[in-house]
Amino acid sequence: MTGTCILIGAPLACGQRDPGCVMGPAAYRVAGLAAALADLGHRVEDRGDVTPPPVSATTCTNPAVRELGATLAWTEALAQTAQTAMPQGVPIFLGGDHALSLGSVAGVAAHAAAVGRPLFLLWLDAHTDFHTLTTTTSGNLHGTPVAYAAGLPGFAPFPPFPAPIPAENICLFGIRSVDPAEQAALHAHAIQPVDMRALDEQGVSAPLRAFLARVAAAGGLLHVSLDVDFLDPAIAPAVGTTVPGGATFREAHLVMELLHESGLVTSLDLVELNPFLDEKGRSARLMVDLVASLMGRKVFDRPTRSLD
Ligand code: B3U
Ligand code: MN
Ligand code: MN
Repeated sequence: MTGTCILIGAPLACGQRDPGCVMGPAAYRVAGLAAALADLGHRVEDRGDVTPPPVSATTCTNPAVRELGATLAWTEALAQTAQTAMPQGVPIFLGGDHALSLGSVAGVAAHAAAVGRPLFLLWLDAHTDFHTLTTTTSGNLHGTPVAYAAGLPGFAPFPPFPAPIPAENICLFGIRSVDPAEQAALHAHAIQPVDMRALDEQGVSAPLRAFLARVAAAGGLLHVSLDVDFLDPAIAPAVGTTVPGGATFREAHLVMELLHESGLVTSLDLVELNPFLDEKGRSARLMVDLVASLMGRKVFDRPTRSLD
């Protein structure tokens, strides 16, 4: 199935300490994302970059938190942009660090609530990003969007998350770095990540098919958030927080192909690409190829298997 892909540049780097992520949207464009999608028959609308919104001085109770005002401003701007784009096609957010998902997922959730459909979240990441403003010790807010989307307390002065996503609709996939406070919060919230141990034992196909079958059965919308550090650093070095033992080239493409086959993905974030750390553009090109797989590029047309 083809449709409209809406590219939205979100050049923010306020969620962590390295400014290189501001070059992410430009790198995706240079690596040919729009052409790759157009080749697959999609209509592509590049809306350019969201302009950094005006920042007001803001504080919270945890003095470790960094760039609160800037992150809050981006969150509000991106939530608005996401909600507007949702009825018009599949928005693809070109990050920017993972703090962008505080806004993109909030806007998508507001849309899902407005159309009366449940929202599911697939988080492809080495990290669970399950800190609140209270628990983060690094102060890097790219480590918080899943907890925000799950409706955890501890996010003042952020606006309350529009329609918190129930724990059973959240799938954290590829996980291999979890802080103690995140571990405790995940247990309390009954979220069991699909960690690398699970993927070693079961492969990517079975756990992903099981999640997608639940999305399909519920008639849900599916937001996918792809962090470059989901991938093994050997194939995707352009990220500030590499963690060894990530998804291989084949595993990552299989995830994307299964997502395409499901026909369920309604919005996508591409986050944490830091082109300054790349090797001759290979991480940016890999990310573009993965998006192409997700949007329908395949080696060979095969009959699809049902999800159950
Ligand atoms: N959990 C750690 C590390 C981290 C989270 N997300 C990334 N790194 N990319 C933290 O700082 O919150
Ligand atoms: Mn992340
Ligand atoms: Mn990560």
